[in-house]
Amino acid sequence: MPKNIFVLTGAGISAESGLGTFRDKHGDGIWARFDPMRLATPEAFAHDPETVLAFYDARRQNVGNARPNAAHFALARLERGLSARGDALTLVTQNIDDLHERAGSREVIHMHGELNKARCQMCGAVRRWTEDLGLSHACADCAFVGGLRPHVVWFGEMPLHMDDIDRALRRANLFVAIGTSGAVYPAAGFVAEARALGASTCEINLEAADNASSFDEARYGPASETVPAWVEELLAT
Ligand code: BJW
Repeated sequence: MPKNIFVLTGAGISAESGLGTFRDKHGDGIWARFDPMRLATPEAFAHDPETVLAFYDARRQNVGNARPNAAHFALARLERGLSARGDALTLVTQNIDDLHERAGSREVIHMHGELNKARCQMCGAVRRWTEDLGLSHACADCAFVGGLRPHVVWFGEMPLHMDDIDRALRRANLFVAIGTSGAVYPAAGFVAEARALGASTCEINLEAADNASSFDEARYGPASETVPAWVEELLAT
């Protein structure tokens, strides 16, 4: 039977590239320093767009200066290796950085959006955007000024590509979550769905996630070490 592997990545896979995670057990994540309700909700953007845009401008700059690490490269190798033997990988990331793509992954589903894109709130057009984003910018599609926002998914908004994700979860015979705390839904619920549909489940993380009890297997350690080791093992079988 062909292998259909579903990999869900979170902020932990980019931590060793220098991008901060949101939550950690030592209280040092982005959401310990910044209030998500003031920065990552549609209400926050409506109330104080300058502050929200400045937060994402700074994050965009950090991502531009970051480089993929060994874990991103290993997943790109996994995609090529599985495809060469007729197996399949679905790579879903909660991350808004582009480190998977820069490591060579060809098919990446960004369920929480992409920092290098802007969306027009008037016409819905999504365009690549790598500069700072300001209220004086006009939409290239409808010309409306001041309606562009980062193409990211804030709390209370529907994550993207949910139909594709649902289809991939139904096909999966192995579900693996890498570097995610299991605190944010619906992503945190994917493991239970996959397991109920018969997939084996594995957590690869620095420390146990909130939903750790839903996994059959766990491998703890830094992603730059655990992910390449897991990929080599998998491609050798
Ligand atoms: C390492 C490491 C190393 C560190 N190596 N590992 C139940 C069902 C449905 C919804 C809800 C629900 N209960 C509540 C909700 C609402 C809400 C929610 O989940 N709230 C919780 C906080 C309780 N969810 C929503 O609002 C979502 N929308 C929604 O639900 O729509 C309706 C709907 C219903 C049903 C089905 C479908 C839809 C939207 C959520 C949007 C999240 N947005 C953010 C910001 C994106 C833009 C930005 O980046 O600024 O997404 S919040 C933030 O959290 C970001 C992340 O993608 C997300 C997840 O974080 P992640 O990746 O897990 O990172 P961390 O920091 O939490 O964890 C890092 C992990 O790495 C840790 O485990 C470390 O140990 C590990 N680590 N170093 C390996 N070197």
